[in-house]
Amino acid sequence: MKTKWIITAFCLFAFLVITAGVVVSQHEFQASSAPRATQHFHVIGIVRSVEPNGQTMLVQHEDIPGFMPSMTMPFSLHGTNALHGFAAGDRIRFELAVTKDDSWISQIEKLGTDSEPPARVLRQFGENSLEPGEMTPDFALTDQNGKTFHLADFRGKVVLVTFIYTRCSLPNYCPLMTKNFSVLQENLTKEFAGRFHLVSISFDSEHDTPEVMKSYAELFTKDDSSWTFASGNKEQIATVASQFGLVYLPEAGAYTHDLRTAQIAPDGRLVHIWRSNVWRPDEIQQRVAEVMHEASFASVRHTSSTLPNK
Ligand SMILES: [Cu+2]
Repeated sequence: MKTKWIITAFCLFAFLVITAGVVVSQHEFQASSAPRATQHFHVIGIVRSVEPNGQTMLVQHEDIPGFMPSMTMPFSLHGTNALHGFAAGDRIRFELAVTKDDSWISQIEKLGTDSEPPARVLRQFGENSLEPGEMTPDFALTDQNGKTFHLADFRGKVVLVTFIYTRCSLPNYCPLMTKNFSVLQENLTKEFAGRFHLVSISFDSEHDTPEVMKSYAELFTKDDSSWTFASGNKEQIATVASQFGLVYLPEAGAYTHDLRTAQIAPDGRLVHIWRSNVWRPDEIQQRVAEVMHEASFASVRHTSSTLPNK
């Protein structure tokens, strides 16, 4: 009787092992051979703040095995504003989907409330920075060829500035900014060649040297005459980043950061700051066109006002 049980248990065990083996190998096969359209990860973390639009929240998350270590970073929903029910301190579980060019969260569930204060307090979204119409203070950084350049070198052109770091692993953060800039560079060149300049600034001072920026640049553009890939020391980057209100914190070999893309008029005044990743290249192109139009109108006005009155 006992022996029969042992045999039955063994057979059952063997069956389970074989079944599990088949399942595992099928899974591996899918993972390695099929084009991985979307990867899904289960994430647990604590909400640190919710953006007023209800689409993005800053979450201090636990390790996401196979994807990224524990850090605090923004996560966004796909086009709905269902985050209004969540607040700082909520302990949540959600699903993170990552594709080649996008990432988003869904199935957010509240697990409880975290009574412990955050280990590091990150500034809230949308804190102090330059206001539209203000003069952008000049700054000096190093370009991808190792040469010093100044923002003021581009006076007379529309300048677009964005912040990235080359090791960023979230496709709809830094990689998207750079991809959007390459679309912009191509389209603006058709319409406004020689009248605009793009600047991508890395906030990863330790890793992103001019050499690293140069090889990164080569992945996205063949024309470095209208697109500078800038780096600098920690103090230089901190100064520039604070002008635009960018938040970035080193964390476990990566960065917790949000995004800022700024448009500066030919006279050096700030036109607009985009504070997230939701802008599209055609939207910025449209604003550039408006600024170009105003600038040429202003110069016509200036010329005519210097003419003697009739
Ligand atoms: Cu990034």
